[in-house]
Amino acid sequence: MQKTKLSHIIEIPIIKDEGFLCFAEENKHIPFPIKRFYYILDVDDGAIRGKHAHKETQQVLFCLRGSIKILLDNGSEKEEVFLDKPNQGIFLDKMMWHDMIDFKKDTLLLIIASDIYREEDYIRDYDNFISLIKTL
Ligand code: T46
Repeated sequence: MQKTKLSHIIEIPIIKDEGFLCFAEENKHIPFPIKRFYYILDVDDGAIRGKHAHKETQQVLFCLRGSIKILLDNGSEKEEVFLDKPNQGIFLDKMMWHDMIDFKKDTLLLIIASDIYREEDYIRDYDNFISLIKTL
């Protein structure tokens, strides 16, 4: 585990034989029981995704191909994290505002989540995020 200012990078095993194989297990490499995965690819040039925080959901985001920048914001500090290795994922804790920028044409993201999709878990308004952070 490699600490960053606001989070940490989770490094999962990578096995090389005639290719590369990476794996992760819940509660071991991924620090929560896994309820869902989703992936993001073929993102338009210049697009900014994310722009939200989660009330409860925790996630680990892997950049399997290409590269990406994640902008993290905990309400008082900000950090930019660059990802370009398929065996390194950034932990996205609950109540961490995150934006994803600088997608390459071939960028492929895999996100592992601690919960099923529930729109009620999203905070998509930044001012609302800041107000909620102040109540914690
Ligand atoms: C996150 C970042 C890293 C679903 O119906 N089910 C799902 O599991 C997901 C993830 C999304 N959706 C729907 C909700 C929206 O209508 O797909 C549409 C696009 O979602 P959104 O605009 O939230 O996508 P991103 O790329 O901004 O954010 C996604 C995740 O939604 C979010 O939880 O943390 O990736």
